[in-house]
Amino acid sequence: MFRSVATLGSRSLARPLATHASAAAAAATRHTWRKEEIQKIYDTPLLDLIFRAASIHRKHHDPSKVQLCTLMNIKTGGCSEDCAYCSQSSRYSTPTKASKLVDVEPVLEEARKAKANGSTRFCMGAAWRDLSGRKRGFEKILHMVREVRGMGMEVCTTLGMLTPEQARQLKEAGLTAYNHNLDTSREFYPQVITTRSFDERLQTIEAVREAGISVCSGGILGLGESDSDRVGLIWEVASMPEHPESFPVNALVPIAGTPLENNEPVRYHTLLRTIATARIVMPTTIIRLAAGRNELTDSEQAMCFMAGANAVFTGEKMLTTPCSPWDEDKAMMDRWGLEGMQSFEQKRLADKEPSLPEFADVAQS
Ligand code: SAM
Ligand code: DTB
Ligand code: SF4
Repeated sequence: MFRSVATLGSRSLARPLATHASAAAAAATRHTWRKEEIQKIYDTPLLDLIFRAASIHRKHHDPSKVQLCTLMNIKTGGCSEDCAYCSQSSRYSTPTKASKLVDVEPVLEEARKAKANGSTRFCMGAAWRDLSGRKRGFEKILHMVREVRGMGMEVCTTLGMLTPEQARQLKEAGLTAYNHNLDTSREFYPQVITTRSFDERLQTIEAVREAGISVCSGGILGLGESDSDRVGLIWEVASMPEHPESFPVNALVPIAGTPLENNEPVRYHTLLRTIATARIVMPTTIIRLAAGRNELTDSEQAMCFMAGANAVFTGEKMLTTPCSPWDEDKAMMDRWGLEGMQSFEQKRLADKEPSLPEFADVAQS
């Protein structure tokens, strides 16, 4: 039940029940990390780093649980932004063809299929800079959110920049989480994206937070960044007044026609170091092993789970590239003794859902 007393740094804290982390654990979450401290953790000999991350993971999460999220691209391509990694930017000539916002019913069909396959979160992505001039489209998305939430799933969207009012409407429709990645450090960011500033990304994240929606914000490895940029990204999210509930770690999927198509693939030990460091610095956050996972072997993935990763994208497709399919993931998880998380099993999520009476008792226990 993870209830013994452990020491973290000079502090002592009561171990919570798996993802139902106690108030003591939340209080122990630091927002005052210095970059040098995080760099020192990142530079620890790798197996020591993983051991420390695994120990912290076990204090705050049930290590046998992995959250399964399925993505659906509800508006593909034709995006006006210039993100140098992206197949959906209209600035580059890529194999992705633009299409318009999909209708509600096919989305609900995909969500039902995801649920039937064991996914407890459904994330809808749109290749947009923001929602301005998209009133009807936004209404359609609010409808999708309501319906998917009505299936009992956690529902996430990633639609580009949001105003505080749009965030409020999404929350009212039942949105659980919003994905808006910082992608990399503030210093390296301008080498990757010039059409949207780092501060604009932070503003959207703040609007999401203020609306009471869970924040999913992480980055990409393999953009050409350095170790200190990876540390800078972790520092940036760990310095927020509340750590993101979810931190996706993407490995660049090179897309023909984009400026980064010939980048060197990120080295596996760099991925591990990033996951383990994020786990230590943000103990109650779900760490999401995101794009690039289907390039990893089962054993490589297992080590990522050991280092603190506890969520994946699973299903037929990511946004424009292949995903690791449900049946393969189920077989892999069986082999490693892992199982899917229930929806709202992460206490920080359950706390934000007033309509989940079944969690009220757990929260008080
Ligand atoms: N357009 C919205 C936005 O940028 O906020 C939402 C979708 S966007 C595709 C979501 C995230 O996917 C990006 O921030 C990036 O971190 C990740 N991503 C996109 N293309 C990728 C690629 N080729 N390889 C790895 N990660 C990628
Ligand atoms: C995130 O951090 N990774 C996902 C999700 N959030 C939206 C997207 C990955 C996209 C991978 C490349 C593609 O399929 O186009
Ligand atoms: Fe557009 Fe998002 Fe792709 Fe950037 S990452 S080009 S904002 S779809």
